[in-house]
Amino acid sequence: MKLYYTKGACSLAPRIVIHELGLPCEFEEVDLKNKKTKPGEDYLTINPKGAVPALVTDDNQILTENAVIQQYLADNNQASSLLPPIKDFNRYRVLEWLNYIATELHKTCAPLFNPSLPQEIKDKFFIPLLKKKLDYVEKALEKNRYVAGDHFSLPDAYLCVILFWLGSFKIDIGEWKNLSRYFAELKNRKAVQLAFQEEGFA
Ligand SMILES: N[C@@H](CCC(=O)N[C@@H](CS)C(=O)NCC(=O)O)C(=O)O
Repeated sequence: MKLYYTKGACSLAPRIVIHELGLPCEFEEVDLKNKKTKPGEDYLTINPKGAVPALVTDDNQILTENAVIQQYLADNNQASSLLPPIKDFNRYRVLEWLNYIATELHKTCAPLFNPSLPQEIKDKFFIPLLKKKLDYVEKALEKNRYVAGDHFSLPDAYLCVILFWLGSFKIDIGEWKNLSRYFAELKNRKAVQLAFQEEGFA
């Protein structure tokens, strides 16, 4: 298996999942600006959408879309604590969160990474929008230790990356009591630490 990634990007989420599962995997860095892999291959021939992550499975399929890669990793390794099986209603609770993080949180962060977007627009529109969406998570974490319940599952790996990004947007996670507690707990996990260390973050 091989995961195409960029340091500090959302591809950190499947890297965390891979380590949670203890799977052997090769990691190949992608320069997103030039759409080139570290060995100099044209990344668009691997993922024509030009985004990370992309996973090459053991049977040589190329799978893209973060939330789907994570589901594939869990299902293919019978990791029912990360993603409950079909017909278990909790599966849909976990997927509901995974989808919220991908489509609401991640996509609200994307413009904040755009150097061409004026800071004023970020401050007036995208930061308040992101904070509003985080307020929703904060509320859920009042009663749940992890987003989908009492144990770590796929959306927690993804949300961990989003929370890690807050510092680069100059958003202080200390504004949210439960999110702060949750993020500190996530950072104590072995798989999370390993994933961050591998990408050069302490
Ligand atoms: N729909 C994709 C989007 C992934 C995505 O936005 N990746 C970012 C890094 S966090 C990226 O590669 N951006 C560069 C680009 O899209 O050109 C997914 O969910 O996997």
